[in-house]
Amino acid sequence: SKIEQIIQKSKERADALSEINTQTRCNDRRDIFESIGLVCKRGHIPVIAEVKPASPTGKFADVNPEIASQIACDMENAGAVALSVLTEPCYFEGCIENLESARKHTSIPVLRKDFIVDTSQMHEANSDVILLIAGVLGNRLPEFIEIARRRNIEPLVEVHNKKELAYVLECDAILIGINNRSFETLEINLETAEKLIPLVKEHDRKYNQKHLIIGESGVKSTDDAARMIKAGADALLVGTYLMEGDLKEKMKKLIE
Ligand code: IGP
Repeated sequence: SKIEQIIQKSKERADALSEINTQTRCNDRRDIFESIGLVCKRGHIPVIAEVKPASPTGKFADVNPEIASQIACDMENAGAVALSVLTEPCYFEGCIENLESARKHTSIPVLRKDFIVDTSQMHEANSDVILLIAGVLGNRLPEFIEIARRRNIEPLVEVHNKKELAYVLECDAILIGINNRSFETLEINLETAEKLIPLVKEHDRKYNQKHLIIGESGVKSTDDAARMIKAGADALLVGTYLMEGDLKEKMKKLIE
């Protein structure tokens, strides 16, 4: 399947990484929780805006580090709570340099969006948040969460179904991303978040915990955003919709 090909490529990338990594430990970490809190206080919907040059389902823009920083600045100015920057090169046309450039020219938290399959990849870039995909990492997830935490990078753990969610709730992630796009069919179904979010809320009530839920993928209108918030999402992750057309106007539609 497509996802298996993407993961295979990611493994090859990881194998090509040198053993010695810079391991830059950053002391200017940007706090995504604080950022979400601020946007909520202003009465806006927290939107994590994604710099996404392409995906297996389409091509959106030619992006190099300079263009990435321009898009990122526009997203910040339009009210994004944080940025997500693709660093996967083979299917999403991303790169580490795009992430670093976007982060350098903005002041909101930056999420590294990639298919992390190897611990060496955790040291490649300096981001404030890193995506860890439960379905990709399986029982190695706790190890990757631990490495992220040690580097002072907040893990965002992505799930697609009930089984992955049940496992993630046992791990010590605070940010849970619910991806509305199926890895099997690549189809969007907003019901995924509507079905899974109540399970997180139930768990949190029972164990007196507080996860933050990010509704991921497929948000293309004010109505979709409202639907995700109504379902209980604390923030939304939006790429395609923002990459296609008037960014400022579209952000406005989503956050207000
Ligand atoms: C954004 P969309 O439908 O707004 O472009 O989706 C984001 O959720 C999506 O890019 C994404 C993704 C991922 C990409 C979610 N999880 C994992 C690559 C890897």
